[in-house]
Amino acid sequence: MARDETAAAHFDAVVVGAGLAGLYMLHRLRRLGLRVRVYEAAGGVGGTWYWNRYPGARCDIESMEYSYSFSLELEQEWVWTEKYPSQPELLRYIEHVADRFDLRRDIRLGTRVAAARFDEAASHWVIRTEPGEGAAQVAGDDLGRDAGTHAGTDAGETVSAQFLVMATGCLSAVKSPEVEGLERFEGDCHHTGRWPHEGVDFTGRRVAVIGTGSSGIQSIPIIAEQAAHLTVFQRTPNFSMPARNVPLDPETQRAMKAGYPEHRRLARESLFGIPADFPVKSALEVRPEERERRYQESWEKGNLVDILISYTDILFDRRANDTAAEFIRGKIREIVADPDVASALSPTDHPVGTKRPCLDSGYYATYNRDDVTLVDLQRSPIVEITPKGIRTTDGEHEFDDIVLATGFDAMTGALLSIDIRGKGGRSLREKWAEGPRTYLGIGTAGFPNLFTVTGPGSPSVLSNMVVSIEQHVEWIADCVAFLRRRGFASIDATVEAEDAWVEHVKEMGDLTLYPTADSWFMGANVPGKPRVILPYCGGVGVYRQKCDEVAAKDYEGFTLS
Ligand code: FAD
Ligand code: N01
Repeated sequence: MARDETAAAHFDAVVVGAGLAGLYMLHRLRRLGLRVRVYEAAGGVGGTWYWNRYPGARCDIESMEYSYSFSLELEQEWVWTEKYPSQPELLRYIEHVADRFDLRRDIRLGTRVAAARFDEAASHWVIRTEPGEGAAQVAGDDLGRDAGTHAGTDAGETVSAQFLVMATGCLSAVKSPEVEGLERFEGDCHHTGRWPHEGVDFTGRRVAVIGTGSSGIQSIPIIAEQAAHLTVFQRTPNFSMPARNVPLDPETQRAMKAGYPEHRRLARESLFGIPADFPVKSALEVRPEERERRYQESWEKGNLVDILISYTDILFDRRANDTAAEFIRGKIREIVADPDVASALSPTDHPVGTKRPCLDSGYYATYNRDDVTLVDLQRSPIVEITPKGIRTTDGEHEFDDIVLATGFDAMTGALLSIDIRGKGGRSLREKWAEGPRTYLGIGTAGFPNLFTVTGPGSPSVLSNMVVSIEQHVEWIADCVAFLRRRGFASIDATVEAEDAWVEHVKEMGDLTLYPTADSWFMGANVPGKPRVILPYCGGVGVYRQKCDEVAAKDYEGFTLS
């Protein structure tokens, strides 16, 4: 293959991102004998678990499920300490994986991929990098921690690669609140998704948290314990259930490890990437007391999928959903002493499960503290951030610190922040102007040899992400092996296959209640973003089957050349 004149080096594959997806992709492609380079904007590996170091950051899928299954030794030898792993434990695990499989030597940290252009004549990608957000950490304090991983010395170069794999993350492009004056604030301001490595000590301080999604709900109880006073600015309340996190006892862990092969198989064939029995009854066909008992079971378990699969129609029928929603609202009324606060905390705008449900540790009870205030932005919206704090229509509130728990430009944000140009110089931003168009969430027509791990149009964020990541990585690696075996230089989704898939994703979404919520699943959290359902709602097992069928038919729906 011809080398691009301007490229400093040529690789068989470039992978963008060194989170759970990028690391495993590197490992698989290397096993095929490919020469691979990974670029990571951050100062270390870990992706989500590198960036999100806010107080209380933790996974809400059980540790023994939210872990790689590709290495039996890793799976058996790694010892988890808690049912729901904390951010530090997850980061330790991912760093261990990077070391164990000797991945660091092919990773360039502190290096952001800024642009990628498909060179049709050479049938390869030309990739331009620049210093990433973590470049300073690589050069400074993080160098020791990531010793062995190549630092961002290559920032600002151009390389070429036959394959380009975007492992850029669904929740990696942070979103600030669209309010005036943030830059004028004289105190400290931190986004949960870019938390300082040294931590933040809120002792004796007046703190504001904007946002009550999962990040806000996890951090609020812990910040409340430290701060002199905490004020929570809530635009829309969310449904949350108690996590009931516990240390993992050796016996539970041993039993799970003994049963891993079957457990992992069931996870791969399941709806959400977690083994669970499919419900058989409608919520509307059972007596209210029976329903109440069933919901109480979910509440006791601390398992967020459980209530969604308690009955067949929770995610499909508003009346069925209302029974579960009302159960949780009842719990909020029981826990929160002030009825006005309880009412403000009770979601009525969206069905339960149509925004990602939250798991918490003492969230609702936090509002019973004298040193915690809830500001309901539906009653008094934010007008501006001032040098001293936050002004709502009710007046100015002064703070020492503002925490932005305002989420992410999900699923498309990281991809579209890169200037990606396919055949004929067409940009991905232009192609996706009305919403993402993909075939299987893995490829997009007109952008040959470009793969997206857990891209829009795949189950991705509606699942245990590690299960979905492994499935995509393995599918992509198998595809690359097939192309090389058969002597093809490129693969590109056909427009027909893509159109049909986009339609199918929409149809599946329309069968559910997801489109009724103003959620990030629908792109509704970012002003101006097209409103389309981003993940595929058909379930992890069904989706995997479809991907396997496509591969078995020599990549049906793709053009190979
Ligand atoms: P990421 O971990 O996001 O990694 C992507 C990496 O790509 C990042 O490090 C980023 O810096 C890098 N990158 C992006 N663009 C560029 C570029 N242009 N150049 C170079 N580098 C780039 N999922 C679950 O299943 N269960 C959970 O409980 C759960 N909890 C979560 C909690 C939080 C706080 C968040 C934010 C997400 C959570 N998720 C959870 C989703 C989580 O993102 C995935 O589970 C998983 O970690 C994604 O891995 P990834 O490698 O695909 O992406
Ligand atoms: O972000 P979010 P997140 N003014 O988008 C509010 C995963 N995750 O970081 O709903 C005022 O959910 C916004 O209000 P509204 C998980 O997949 C998992 O919390 O748009 N408020 C909302 O309340 C999750 O879904 C865990 O009205 C503004 C909040 O900010 C995903 O990451 C932990 C605003 C954003 O909530 C994202 O979660 C953390 C504005 N201008 C994250 N803009 C686990 O527990 C936004 N908001 C595993």
